[in-house]
Amino acid sequence: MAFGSNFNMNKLKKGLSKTREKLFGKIAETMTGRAKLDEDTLESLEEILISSDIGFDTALDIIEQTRDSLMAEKDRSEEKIFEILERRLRKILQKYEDEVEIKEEIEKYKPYVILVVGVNGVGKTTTIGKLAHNFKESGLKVVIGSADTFRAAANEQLDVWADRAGVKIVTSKHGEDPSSVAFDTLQQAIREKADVVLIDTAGRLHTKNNLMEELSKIKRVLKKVLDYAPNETLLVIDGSTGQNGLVQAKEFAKYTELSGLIITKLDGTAKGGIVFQICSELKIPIRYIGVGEGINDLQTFDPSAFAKAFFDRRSNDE
Ligand SMILES: Nc1nc2c(ncn2[C@@H]2O[C@H](COP(=O)(O)OP(=O)(O)O)[C@@H](O)[C@H]2O)c(=O)[nH]1
Ligand SMILES: [Mg+2]
Repeated sequence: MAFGSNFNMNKLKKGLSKTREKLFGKIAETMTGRAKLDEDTLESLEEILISSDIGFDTALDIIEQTRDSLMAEKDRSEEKIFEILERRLRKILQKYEDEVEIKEEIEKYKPYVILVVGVNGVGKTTTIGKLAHNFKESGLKVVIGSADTFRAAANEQLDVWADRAGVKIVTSKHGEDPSSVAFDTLQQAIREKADVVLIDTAGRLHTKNNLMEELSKIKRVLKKVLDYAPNETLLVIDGSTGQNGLVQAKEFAKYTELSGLIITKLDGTAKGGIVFQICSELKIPIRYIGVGEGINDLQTFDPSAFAKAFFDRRSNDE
């Protein structure tokens, strides 16, 4: 397993099974009884892709490219089509692939500071718990800070995750200034010579402006302690909300600089195609994906593996 990463193909395939079933169910229906791939079939495929969450432009684009590729192909079987679709979709994900060498970066900074943002309920706190676990498993010392002081129970929830992951936490009081918690967290991380700092934030304030101002303030305070901090600002998006998640992500990207995305809840949804749309529209690397509620269910995002799992119709255990 690569440093700091967590990846399991079977789990990924299982997580994407609803998305796959929906897509392939429809595709199979279209293809059945057709001896060869003609223009009608391509048009039906185009409709299916448009109705999935891949996105309108991407769907049109992909069919265009598939048509071109097929022109040059003798083999126009269903298998071949899937191969071409997979290749095209993989390219979209690879275009914005993350270039961060996380191991080297952490070595260089120590503590490497990650701020986690996103609207309420998308999975920030849970994701921080899982991330802490992954880093800890790689032998790193992690400190997490609970800067969601807006919700009374947020602190306890993060505390439970810190306990599960076996890492230190700097807790807060309800209503406390989030940036002061962020400040204390960095101080503690420095004192303890931690490798990685993860900071949880609130996702709901009275207005969008309040939320964005608060995030800027947290960033300013972090910089006061460590002029390079935060190394990363990761936006968490709930993949099961499809288009809604995309809209939220665009709003965040307008107001705060993001270094990467985490897409959660890809298990149990048929809207997994949204990953391609988020990637092509936001042009920000996807760093991790959530495929379950457990501590082991945050995977490092791998474009090739994702495209492969997306199109793999074999059972999960093969
Ligand atoms: N199925 C599933 N549930 C998740 C995932 N990530 C988070 N959740 C659930 O989403 C809910 C909200 O998560 P939470 O971390 O409290 O969201 P926050 O408000 O952004 O901090 C919880 O019930 C989590 O268990 C995931 O990858 N898969
Ligand atoms: Mg939370």
